[in-house]
Amino acid sequence: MSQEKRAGFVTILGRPNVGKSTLMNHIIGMKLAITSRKPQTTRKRMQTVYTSDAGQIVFLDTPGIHKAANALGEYMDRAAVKTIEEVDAVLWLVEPSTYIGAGEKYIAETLEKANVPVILVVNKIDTVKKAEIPPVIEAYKNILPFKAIVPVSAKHSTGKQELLDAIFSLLPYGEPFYDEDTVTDESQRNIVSELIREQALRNLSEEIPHGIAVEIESMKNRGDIWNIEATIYCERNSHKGIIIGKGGSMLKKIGTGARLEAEKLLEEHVNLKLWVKVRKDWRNDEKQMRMFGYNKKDNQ
Ligand SMILES: Nc1nc2c(ncn2[C@@H]2O[C@H](COP(=O)(O)OP(=O)(O)OP(=O)(O)O)[C@@H](O)[C@H]2O)c(=O)[nH]1
Ligand SMILES: [Mg+2]
Repeated sequence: MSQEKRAGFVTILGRPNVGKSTLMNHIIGMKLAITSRKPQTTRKRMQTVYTSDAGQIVFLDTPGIHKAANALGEYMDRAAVKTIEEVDAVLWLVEPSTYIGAGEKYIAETLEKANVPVILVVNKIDTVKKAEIPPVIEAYKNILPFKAIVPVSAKHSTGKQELLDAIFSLLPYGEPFYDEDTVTDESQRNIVSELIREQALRNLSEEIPHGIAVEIESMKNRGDIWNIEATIYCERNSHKGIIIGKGGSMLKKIGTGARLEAEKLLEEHVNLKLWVKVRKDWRNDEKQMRMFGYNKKDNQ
């Protein structure tokens, strides 16, 4: 009976690199959000939908909350914090460590002020010994009145059902917001541009991928093949050379990786053409940021 079903919005918050996007993909059962070992992978919030017999959870994956070094960083922090006002519950993801630093304290204070139900999710428990988990819970349990504390491993499928049960118990009874086949409202075009950025993050070192933006120039389906053309923008001429690589080798690597991921997403063959261009210091230029889809107004 629909009376017994629950439905609501849940944001996934935390410092960069704690596994927010990995966890969301894992719950939805599809690779929708990009992930990487580098912090600040996610730049915009992404909405995905999980539906089961218990009801529906609309998840918001958010950028990691960090000390912003430029206008893009400020946009990212705002994109995360703003979601708190819009949801029924928050999942606060942390590393399995007893060290609670300034970043965690800032998040705790922000959540306390918002007065929203919070579930603490201790992720990456596959990286520590079992005996190391209770001290982590002990270290965190008094800093906020958590509704639940759930240890999980987003990578190894541990704790998923317990987490889902904890979330549903906090959601109001009600009808689902989306039909049961919906997994996201993000366009295929946006996801493909993110898949290209993901390969840049995974294959390039240091600061270079943080200054990259991707624009899809065209995306056309011809029978059973997608022809996609995209431009990778970077901040400096020297970066452009590195992205292209010797004889085009790096661009080829990025393109092949992105094509394979896009084929999984679109379930058809993909023909991907990439270009590289320079947009100097775009991460501090709000007009250029807007052109890449990072519009301050989204987070107001
Ligand atoms: N061992 C292990 N690694 C994990 C787990 N969850 C995520 N990771 C890894 O942690 C890294 C960061 O994961 P992301 O999902 O991109 O982290 P994020 O919190 O979304 O990061 P930002 O978008 O930068 O804020 C990736 O290399 C993941 O494979 C886990 O449960 N166990
Ligand atoms: Mg992420």
